[in-house]
Amino acid sequence: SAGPEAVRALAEEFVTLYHRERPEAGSADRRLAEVAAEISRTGTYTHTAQELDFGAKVAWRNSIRCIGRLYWQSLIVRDRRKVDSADQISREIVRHLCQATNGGRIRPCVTVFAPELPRRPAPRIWNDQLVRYAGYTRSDGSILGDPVSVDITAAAQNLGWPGGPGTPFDVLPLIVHGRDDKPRWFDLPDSAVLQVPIEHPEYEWFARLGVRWYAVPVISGMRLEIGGVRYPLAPFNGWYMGTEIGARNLADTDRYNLLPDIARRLGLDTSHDRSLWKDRALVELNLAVLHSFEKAGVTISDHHTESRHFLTHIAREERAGRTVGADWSWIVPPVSGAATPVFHRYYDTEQRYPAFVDQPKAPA
Ligand code: HEM
Ligand code: NRG
Repeated sequence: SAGPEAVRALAEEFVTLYHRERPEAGSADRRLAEVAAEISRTGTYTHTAQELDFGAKVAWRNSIRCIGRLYWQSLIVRDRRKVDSADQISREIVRHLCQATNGGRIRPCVTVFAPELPRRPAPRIWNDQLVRYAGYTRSDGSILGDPVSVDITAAAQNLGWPGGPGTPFDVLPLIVHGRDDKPRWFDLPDSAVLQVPIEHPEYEWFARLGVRWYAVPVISGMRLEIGGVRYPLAPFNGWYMGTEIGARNLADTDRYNLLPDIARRLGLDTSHDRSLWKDRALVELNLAVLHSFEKAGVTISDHHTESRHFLTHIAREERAGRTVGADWSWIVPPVSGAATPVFHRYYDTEQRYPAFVDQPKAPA
C-alpha cells in the first residue's frame, strides 16, 4: 500500500474536490486538518459516509472505458466497510445481487467492503464477476462452458467445489477470501441470479440452441481508490449493453463461438469470408439478445442509444465545467462502430481519481 506521504497528498486532493462539488458539506479546512492528523497517527484515514458516496460516484464518472456514465449520480452506494469475514461477505453479495436485479429493472449499485489498512490486507473475491458460467476442461483438452472461466473453475474445484450439473451455463460459486480466514466457496442461490433464455423474434430454431445469459454484470475484480484509500473489494454493476453479450461473450472465437453454427442455420455460405456470414450472423445474434432481455423484462440497452446517451453525458459534464475522458478503443461498440456517434471523435485519455483500477488477480 502507499506510504503516508502519498496518502496525505491524495487525501488532500480528494477532500478538496469533495468540498468544491459539495459546498453544503461545511468547512474543507477543518476536514483537511482532521484527515492529516488521522494519517499522522494511523497511516490512513476513514472516509465519512458522504465522502464514500461521493467518491464512488466520481469513480464511475472517471471510468474512461465506460460508455454508460450518463447516470453516474444515481449510483446506489452500499457502505459495508465493517464487513470483512467470508460469511458476512457472501451474505452481502447475495443482497447486492437482489437489490441490483430488482426483478429485472436493474439498478446500478456498488458495495464497498473493508479497505486495505497498513499491514492488513483487505478481503477479496477471486471471481472477476459475481456471476459467471463455469468453463470445464475436458480430458481431450476441449472446454465445456465459458473459456474465460477455466482458471476460476479449476480454483473452485481445488477448494472442494463438486462442480455444477455440467451444462454450458453452470453458474460458478463465489470464492471469498475474508480477512483472517482461508478462501472458501459459496453457491449463489438461484433466486439471486436472474437469467434470460435467448430467442430470436423471427427464427424459431434459435431458442433451441439453449443459449442463455445472466441479467446483471457485476465486476468484482477491480479496486476502488478514493483519496489514497484502497478498497480492493468493491463490486459494482450497471446493466448490459447488448453488444457485450451478442458481439463478444457469445461470439468471440475464444468464448462461446456461436457464429458458425448460427450462420449455417441461417443458410449462409460459411466457406468464404466474402459472403459476410459472420457479419450477418452477428446482427441476428445481437437482435436476439436485445429481444430476449426486453421480453423477459430485464433492463438492457442497445449500442446506438447508449452512444447517444454518452454524447449527452459529455455535453452535460461540459456545462458543469468538467471534461470527460474516454478510451476510444473501449467506448466504440464492437459492431457497427462508425454507425454510432462515439466513433467520430477523439477523447482525452488521462485517468483521474477517484477511480476503479485494475489490480493483480487474487490469488496473485
Ligand atoms: C466498462 C456499459 C454502468 C464502471 C463498460 C463497458 C460497457 C459499459 C459497454 C465496456 C465493457 C467491455 O468492453 O468489456 C455500462 C452500462 C452501464 C454501466 C450500459 C449501465 C448503467 C457502470 C457502473 C460502473 C461502471 C455502475 C461503476 C460504478 C465501468 C468500468 C469499466 C466499464 C470501471 C471498465 C471495466 C474494465 O476495465 O474491464 N461499461 N456501464 N459502469 N464500466 Fe460501465
Ligand atoms: N463486458 C463484460 C462486462 C463489463 C462491464 N459492463 C457493464 N458494466 N455493462 C461482460 O460481462 O460482458 N456495468 O457495470 O454495467
